[in-house]
Amino acid sequence: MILSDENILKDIFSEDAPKRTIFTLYGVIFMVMFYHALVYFVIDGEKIMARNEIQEYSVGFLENASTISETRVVVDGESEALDFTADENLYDSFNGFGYLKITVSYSETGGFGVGGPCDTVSVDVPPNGASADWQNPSNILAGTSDDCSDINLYIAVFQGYSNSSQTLSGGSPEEIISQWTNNEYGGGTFTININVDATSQNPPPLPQDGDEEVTVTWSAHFFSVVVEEI
Ligand SMILES: [Ca+2]
Repeated sequence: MILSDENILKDIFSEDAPKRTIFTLYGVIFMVMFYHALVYFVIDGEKIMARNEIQEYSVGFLENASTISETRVVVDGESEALDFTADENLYDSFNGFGYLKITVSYSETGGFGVGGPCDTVSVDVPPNGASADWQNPSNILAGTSDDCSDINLYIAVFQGYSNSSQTLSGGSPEEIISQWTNNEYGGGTFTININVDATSQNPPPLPQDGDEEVTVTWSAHFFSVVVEEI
C-alpha cells in the first residue's frame, strides 16, 4: 500500500470503498506513527538530553596556613589558658576554615645550670567555644611532653573536609562551590589550657625550677575550592 496524500484523499472521497475500514486503517497507522514519534521525541529525547547534561567535575582544594605564635611563662603547678580567634578577613579570602593545627613547644629554661631536666608540659583544648568538627576521630585535643619535644594538636573544623580532591557527576559548579563554602565553621574562640610541672636539677634547699616558658603556635588552615569540568 502506498500512503500518499493523493491516495488518502482518494480513499476518503471514494464512493466505492468501504469507508469505515479505510478510516480505521488510517487511524491505526496514524496512532502507531504518533506513538513512535512520542517515544522518540518525548521519552527517548529526555533520556538523550539527560545523558548529555551529566557533567563530571574535579573538585580540589588549595590550602593556606595562617600562623600566629604566643609565648607565655607558666608557673609550676598552675594552669594558663591561651585563646585563638581566626581573623574574619580569612573568610572573605577563602571558602572555609578546614582545620586548626596547634604546636606547643618549650625548652628547658630557669633550670639553674646547663642541662637541667625538661619540665613536663600538658595541654588540652576543651571542645567548646568555637564551631568545629569536635567529634572527628582525627582530632588530637590533648597532649603531654616531658622531654622538651613539641606537642602537636589537630582540630578538624569544616565538617567533612579532608583536602583530598574528588570527582563529582552532575550538578553545577556553583552548587559544588556553595557546598564547600561556609563561614560558620571555625567561628568563635579556641582555647588551650597549659599546665607545667617543673622538674628541678637538685632537691631543696638548692634553688628550684619554678616555671617554664611555653610557646603556642596556632596554624589555621583555610582552603579555596577549585571546580573544573572534566
Ligand atoms: Ca623550667
